[in-house]
Amino acid sequence: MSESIPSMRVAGSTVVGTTLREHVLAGMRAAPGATGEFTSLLNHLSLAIRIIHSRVRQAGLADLLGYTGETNVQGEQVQKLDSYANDVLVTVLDKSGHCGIIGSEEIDDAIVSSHPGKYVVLFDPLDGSSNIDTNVGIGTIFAILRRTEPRGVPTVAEALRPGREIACAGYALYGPSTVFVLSTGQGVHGFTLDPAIGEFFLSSPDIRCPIQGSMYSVNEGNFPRWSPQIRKWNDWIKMESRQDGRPYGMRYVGSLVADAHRTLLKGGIFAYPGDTKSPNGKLRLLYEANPMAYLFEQAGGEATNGVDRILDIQPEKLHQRTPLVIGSKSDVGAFRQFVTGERDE
Ligand code: AMP
Ligand code: P6P
Repeated sequence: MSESIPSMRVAGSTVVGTTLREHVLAGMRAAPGATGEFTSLLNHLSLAIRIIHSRVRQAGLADLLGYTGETNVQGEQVQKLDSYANDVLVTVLDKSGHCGIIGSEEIDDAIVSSHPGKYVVLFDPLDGSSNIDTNVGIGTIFAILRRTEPRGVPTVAEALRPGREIACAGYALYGPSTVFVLSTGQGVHGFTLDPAIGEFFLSSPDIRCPIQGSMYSVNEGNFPRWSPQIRKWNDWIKMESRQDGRPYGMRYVGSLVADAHRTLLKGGIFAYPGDTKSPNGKLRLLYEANPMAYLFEQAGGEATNGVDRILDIQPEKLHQRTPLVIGSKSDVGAFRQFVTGERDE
């Protein structure tokens, strides 16, 4: 008598969430002709971020707070964690063999990788460093571009390209939990690290920035240095108007990744405008403004320098600054109308 063939069913358990690794693998399968180099680069980036996470969490105990005594290209005191995060990213990305050019906020010149690959990676290794010693959320911000001449000798010109050419951008926010927010051009997705097992799990699939928010985020201490137009916008957003939800609430952490993450999820506007002291603002185009602009546009938001689209700016220098205004389409649109003089209330 033939034994009955045991029945089978297709696996499809939901016991375990989607990991970053699986999400990236799915992206590779959907990319025609992908060789796996991009996927491997993202996995190396994830490793570097998990290493930085581990050290950030120990910082207070591991005597990593405080200063190294050096100053960086920005003329800022380099904090031990800044320096450590930079070294981790440079080492891991260089060893990956997928980077031709590496650009870091902490390093004066772009680095040519010892094993040149076909990508450019630009990053701020630990943004918000002035908040390190006060336990406020800090983050890593990055942008990845495909090299224009992958077989040629890497040149810094391959890094000085408009943000619209970005292939992937994201950030890690080392907050109450460590989240990793990423876009490769198919929307924006958020992952939360389970520190017990060292895996990122999908926690915010397909993040959309609301068309309008109820919070604004700007350092009002700079008010005396702002242009008359920006001062009018700042006064306007605090005026009572039931019609369009004003006054907005004010939230300002002073750490770009924390302020941007809240604005991405909740909507509203974050602005670091230029002023009489810093006409081009404080934030860096290539590894702060561009990645954030890419993410906000991918999530249905907007990113401008007050007039032009951030992603259309042609970079001239690795560390150049730009005014940055990111957020909900409606809120960024209103800001732009004040700056261009289209409205004054
Ligand atoms: P590769 O041959 O692996 O370097 O990939 C070539 C291009 O395909 C990349 O530059 C991406 O634009 C796209 N791609 C490859 N892998 C992925 C992935 N895992 N997720 C999203 N896009 C990918
Ligand atoms: P301010 C942190 O030092 C940083 O570079 C960004 O993370 C943040 O958005 C900005 O500077 C805050 O600058 O002048 O408001 O302290």
